Amino acid sequence: MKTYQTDQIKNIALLGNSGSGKTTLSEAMLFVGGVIERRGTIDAKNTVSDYRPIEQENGNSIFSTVLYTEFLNKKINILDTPGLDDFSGGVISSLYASDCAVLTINVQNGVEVGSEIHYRHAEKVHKPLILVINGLDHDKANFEKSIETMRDRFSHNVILVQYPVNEGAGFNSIIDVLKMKMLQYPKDGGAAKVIEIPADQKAKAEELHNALVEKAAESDESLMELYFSNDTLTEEEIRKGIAKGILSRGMFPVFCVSAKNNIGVDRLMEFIVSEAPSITDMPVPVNSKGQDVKPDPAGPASVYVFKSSIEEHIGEINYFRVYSGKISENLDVVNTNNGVKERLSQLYVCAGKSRIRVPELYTGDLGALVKLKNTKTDHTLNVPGNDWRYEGVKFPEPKYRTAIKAQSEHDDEKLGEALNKIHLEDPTIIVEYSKELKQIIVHGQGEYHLNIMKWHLDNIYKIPTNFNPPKIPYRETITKSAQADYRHKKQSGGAGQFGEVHLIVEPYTEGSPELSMMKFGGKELKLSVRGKDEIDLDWGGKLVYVNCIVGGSIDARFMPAILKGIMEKMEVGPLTGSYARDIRVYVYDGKMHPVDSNEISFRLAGRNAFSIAFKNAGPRILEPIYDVEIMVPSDRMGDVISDLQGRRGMVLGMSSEKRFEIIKARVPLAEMNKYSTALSSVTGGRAIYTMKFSEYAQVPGDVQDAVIKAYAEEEEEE
Ligand SMILES: Nc1nc2c(ncn2[C@@H]2O[C@H](COP(=O)(O)OP(=O)(O)O)[C@@H](O)[C@H]2O)c(=O)[nH]1
Ligand SMILES: [Mg+2]
Repeated sequence: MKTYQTDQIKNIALLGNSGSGKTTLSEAMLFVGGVIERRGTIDAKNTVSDYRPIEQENGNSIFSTVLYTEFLNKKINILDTPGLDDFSGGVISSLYASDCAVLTINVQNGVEVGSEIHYRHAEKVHKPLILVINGLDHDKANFEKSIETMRDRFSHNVILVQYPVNEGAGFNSIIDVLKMKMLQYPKDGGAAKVIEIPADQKAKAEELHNALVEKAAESDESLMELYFSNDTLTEEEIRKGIAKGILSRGMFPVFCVSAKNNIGVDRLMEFIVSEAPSITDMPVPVNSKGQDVKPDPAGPASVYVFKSSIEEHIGEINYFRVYSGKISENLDVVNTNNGVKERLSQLYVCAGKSRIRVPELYTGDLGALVKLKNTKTDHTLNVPGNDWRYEGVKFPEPKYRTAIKAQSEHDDEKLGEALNKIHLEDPTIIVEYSKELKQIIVHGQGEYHLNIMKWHLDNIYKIPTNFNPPKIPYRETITKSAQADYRHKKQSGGAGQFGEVHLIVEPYTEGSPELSMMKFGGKELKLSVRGKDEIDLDWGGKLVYVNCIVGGSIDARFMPAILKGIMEKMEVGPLTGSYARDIRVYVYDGKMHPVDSNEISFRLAGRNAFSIAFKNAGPRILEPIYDVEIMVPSDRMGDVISDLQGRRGMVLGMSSEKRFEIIKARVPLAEMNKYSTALSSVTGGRAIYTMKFSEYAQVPGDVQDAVIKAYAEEEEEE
């Protein structure tokens, strides 16, 4: 394959609702570019892009796929993405690696939920956007209506470059109002015959041409002046204006295709290679040291790995984008995330699972590496001497969780390994081995996302598993102060055990002063602080351990043993066995025995005194509260809010954005189980949401009773 220079490379992410024809379009683009000799189809399960078993079984894309095609002496790298929101990880990393988004719209339906969601993903990262209306050969094609929905949802920046002359079965002609020609395709598609616009289309074509010229002029002041003085622009000026307009997201040009019949695809590719932005047009990335990484092919070699996958017979493959310099085979680089030296022994470009070995790749290009020692998604590889990294892909926070268990204990280790691989290929699947909950919790983007993961465990890794309801990481704390004494005494022949501890517990809040005096049962206790340990607990919150021993009633050498005993109870709280937090303990008195006192005795005395005091100190269960943000179509807002109220949710605010409402709420994690599924059914799949841990808060009394009861029942079973 030819070596492409920086100015000959375009990177596009194919976005769009599931079923809008992204994978079929990428297949046609590879065919037009001569990368493949036959076009596969979704039905025949032989497309280049959807090559994985699950994609062929389901008939839709699950992962993003890296492809390339060649056209007019340029290279287009294509990232075909999955349309379903549960797999948005592949969309986000593809947008990161590309310079332009191409959003396909199914002309039968116009803008769909997934189109809107993908549009927002592109908007969020300020990627230029080209719109492609696909399926114009379909009986139910409705171009005008599709355009209407696009203008409505994606703003007045939607501008036609083309319109179909004969949409529906038999579709073969497109009027291109940039070229001001008609493109007529043979029955089975391919290269267009470029002919004059027929008389009956002239007026409409003129009108749309003028709209396009005006829009192009709007993107540049000097063009606007030319346009005003000459009343028109030359083709070159129009192209310049369009390129600028696309880059600033001031215009979203619309193209017409039938991906299935390979109609309009050559012209779309021509537009991409000549008008779509390339890496040198885009904002310059800033590295971890705050320096610009200029897209300079003569600069120091630097690549960012945006995706890893595991392929049969090969193992790990790392897909990267060259941000600077030139990468060649056998180049020695350093992984700046972990300091490991890597040699780039084999360099590839990819079209799905087929890889073509290449000697070198220039700035802006996408490629793949195999046989690296310790490199994976989100890592940076630089030539030695440049130890900085890239900011990296920002994957969404997980919003759906389940507990998973291998059906057979023999598979536990295998399951761990499989989950590691699954996470490597899809960083939006996060695996948590919770010692606290005694469960493996898998976090993902939705129920379907995790069901697909299970499909892989069943069918690829052959590990039968069960999903179980995930437990909630409750916490325990106290709400008032309490005092307790405990004497641990064992004297039955031989060496005895003796330790007595008197302590006070009180709720701790950041910055609250220590007590100097306390009253219990009418008695006044003076406390004088001798020493203090402030312990930041691994599970959040603090334990403050205050030594107020006077007159040597407990030897200083036993104080750590008492703390150890208290920590044992902090780890397995007295109410439900959950971690305890935010407590201050004053050990102010006790007794020793000249012979029998030892560390064990004081550990046990400390533990039991703490447990008794804790239970008398108004103990409460705390639960994790999440900040939830939901974007919902205005007409479904009421339903979503009443559903939230049923989940003990507290709505904090609402704001409007176009035809959507954004609801901000705080909801206990315990009530978020299967929320994505419920929200989808309340809104017909038209809402999206994010959730993020906020803080721990006390549970209401009735919930506390239920949680304690459930814990007691579980303990009995064990
Ligand atoms: N009639 C017609 N069907 C199409 C066209 N493009 C794709 N399809 C069909 O639409 C379905 C979904 O296509 P696919 O490429 O998987 O869409 P994706 O989910 O966006 O990748 C498949 O059955 C395709 O054969 C088209 O231009 N015309
Ligand atoms: Mg697809």
